[in-house]
Amino acid sequence: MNRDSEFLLGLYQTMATIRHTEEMLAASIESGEVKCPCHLYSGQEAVAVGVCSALREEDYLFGNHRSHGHYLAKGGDLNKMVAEIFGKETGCSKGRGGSMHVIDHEVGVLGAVPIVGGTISLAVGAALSSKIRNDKKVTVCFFGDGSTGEGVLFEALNMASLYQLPIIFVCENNFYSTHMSILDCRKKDGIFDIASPFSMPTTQLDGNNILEVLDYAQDAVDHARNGLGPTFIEARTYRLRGHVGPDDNIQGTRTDIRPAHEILEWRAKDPLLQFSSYLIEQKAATSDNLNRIYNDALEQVELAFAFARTSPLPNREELSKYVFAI
Ligand SMILES: Cc1ncc(C[n+]2csc(CCOP(=O)(O)OP(=O)(O)O)c2C)c(N)n1
Ligand SMILES: [Mg+2]
Repeated sequence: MNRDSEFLLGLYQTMATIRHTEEMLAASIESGEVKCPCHLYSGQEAVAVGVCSALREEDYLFGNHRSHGHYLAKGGDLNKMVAEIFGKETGCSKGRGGSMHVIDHEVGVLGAVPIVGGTISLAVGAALSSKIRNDKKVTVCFFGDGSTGEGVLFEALNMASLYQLPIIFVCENNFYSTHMSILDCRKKDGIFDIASPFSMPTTQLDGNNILEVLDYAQDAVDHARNGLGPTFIEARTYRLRGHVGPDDNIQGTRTDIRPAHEILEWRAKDPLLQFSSYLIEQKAATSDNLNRIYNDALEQVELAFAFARTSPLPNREELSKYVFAI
């Protein structure tokens, strides 16, 4: 892959777009304008952008309840996503799904659902279809550390390994499942080990370092596309907001129970700050370049919010239009 400065700046732009979207959503939730529960992705941008930059448009992605970043990194339409969160007819799920159902088939984002572990088996199904059709597509499934408590993950790892499916399991270990620390529900906080018995490459990455994520993801994608089967990635990262909504705990008045010192330590490891320092050090960009990209991304996000605000709500009579009963 050609990693020229244009490519690297493109990664930064996508990370900035995700960050601005999430932070504007935080403000809109605070003001009461957005009523849909939102699990914000601020702080985890390097995982989604690193992995998705190794994919092709036609490859498949499955997300979870915290998927705004996955959707945007895979090339999902920003206007349609913000409109979806505003519950508007122009949303990517016609305003019926909200923040936890962001999908865009045109760019391979096949599903995101709030049920923890809920898309893992669907992702294995998609990868199986690619294997049967020999269409050379790769499937990526993003899930949190909380999914390691779900039996379906282990069944999925076994089946993917048994049939050598073209799939990459990406566990975003942000050390908490809602308000529970990982060490209250697992003996060790290292997760990559769980894939070892299933005979697939598995590793633990610094999920706040986009180039580390991209390098490993690229190898995993090549491995899958060449018919060599699945890979497991544990990307260690941290959400800068609370579990759901805009909490940041720093004021000490919120429901986020994570210690303030821990949040501050991770703020210092912010993936956007780390990447911008790297780009400047490597002379791939000046701080002026980066500021311009950051501000342009903000303008795009403001336009998307304006689009969402001025879009129509679904008609009351069409409430059950996309509801199927078998
Ligand atoms: C099967 C199931 N159990 C419980 C919940 C409630 N729940 C919603 S999000 C969440 C935590 C998920 O944590 P993790 O997978 O680590 O993702 P994170 O929120 O940290 O990104 C839980 C328990 C749920 N949605 N589905
Ligand atoms: Mg978690």
